[in-house]
Amino acid sequence: MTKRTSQEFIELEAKYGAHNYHPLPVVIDRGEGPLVWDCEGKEYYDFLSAYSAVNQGHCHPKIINALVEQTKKITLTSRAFYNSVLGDYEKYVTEYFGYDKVLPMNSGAEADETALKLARRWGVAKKGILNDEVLMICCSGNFHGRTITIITMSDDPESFADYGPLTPGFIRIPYNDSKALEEVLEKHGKKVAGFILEPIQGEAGVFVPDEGYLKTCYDICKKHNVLFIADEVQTGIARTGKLLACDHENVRPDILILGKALSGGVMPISCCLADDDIMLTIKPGEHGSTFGGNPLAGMVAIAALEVVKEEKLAEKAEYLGNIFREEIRNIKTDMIELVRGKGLLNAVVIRNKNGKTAWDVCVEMKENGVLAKPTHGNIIRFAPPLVISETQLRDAIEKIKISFKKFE
Ligand code: IF1
Repeated sequence: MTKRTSQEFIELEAKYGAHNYHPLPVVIDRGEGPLVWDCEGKEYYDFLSAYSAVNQGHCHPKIINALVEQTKKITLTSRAFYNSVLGDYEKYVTEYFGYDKVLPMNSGAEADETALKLARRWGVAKKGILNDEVLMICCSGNFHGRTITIITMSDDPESFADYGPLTPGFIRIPYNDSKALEEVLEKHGKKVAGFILEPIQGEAGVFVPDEGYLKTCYDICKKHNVLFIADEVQTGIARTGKLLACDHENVRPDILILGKALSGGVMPISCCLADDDIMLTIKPGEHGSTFGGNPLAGMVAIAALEVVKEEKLAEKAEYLGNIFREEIRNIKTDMIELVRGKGLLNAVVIRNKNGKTAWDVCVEMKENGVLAKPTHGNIIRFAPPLVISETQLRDAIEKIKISFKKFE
């Protein structure tokens, strides 16, 4: 079969695929570490990392090896039976993050939905809230996934509009405003089971809250007997320069939600972690999923987490993130309004110039060998795999500088 071109793949997706995305016009054929190659063999630095799912780098050999070896044995048993991997994975991941138990799921949204169910169930079973009156608090600017209940929490019409009636029982407060949390719990606290938030809001454009916000909110939640639920699907697994973004403030969430890089981008793996008084409120048969806790996921997740520690990815993200923000802030252009982030989760707020937008900058960066994509129109998120070397990072920064120069 003759080698097909990128354009041919773009046309195939347009003809046969749902149009629920508007991708940058690049067709990735292969990846290794921080690099990807398109169908024509052009090399790029991947500065999206599949939205922080590929922290360990594309096709990390240790993770791929774990996948291949387990694939030869057994991939899926369902939870109707036990399997010879899940117990070891559950022990490993609960000790790794310091919780009594883990509830294994697949996508990030499934783990968020699981966290909402755990919190509501705990609210009814342990806090004594009437079933029909349980409330959850969420934040403006959030992104927790794409299910009907999760988009109920969203204030972004692109996420929730025209999908019919949404789910009752949610109150949204401004993000990065602990007073708003205090006020809503003073008023409704007796009926509130949990407060769910991203320690740094990814989709909102890497919105880093004020120092102390997480700890203050945690303390307010404890005062009102409300669960503090951290969605670390995007910020977790070393991305922000610590194992968890909550670690920057030494906050231990009551329910911790993980996904994406829990598998190193090899397959969908997610989970909720919590202690027994929360986790054991869900009884056998009251929650689950076909693939949740499958042996293949268990072996892959162990390998993915071992890589994070063996290669000191959190420390790397911390060190390289400081270089990245300083270098990008020094670029001479009036298109850069603001650079913000933590570790290697960063974003640049773009000021349009002569009709040129963040999208144009991303297309120019693509031409120069760096892949990134705007979020919310004028914000470019920069999140390379944490395995990128300092030399590679500086090389990519040079390509980003050249890209901005084009618009001067
Ligand atoms: C898309 C970005 C969006 C997440 C957090 C849960 C989930 C996500 C904090 C759900 C997923 C992905 C979804 C993807 C684009 C990307 C994303 F923030 F990362 F950029 F959309 F906001 N919690 N984020 O970030 O996990 O079910 O996708 O495994 O939907 O377009 P998922």
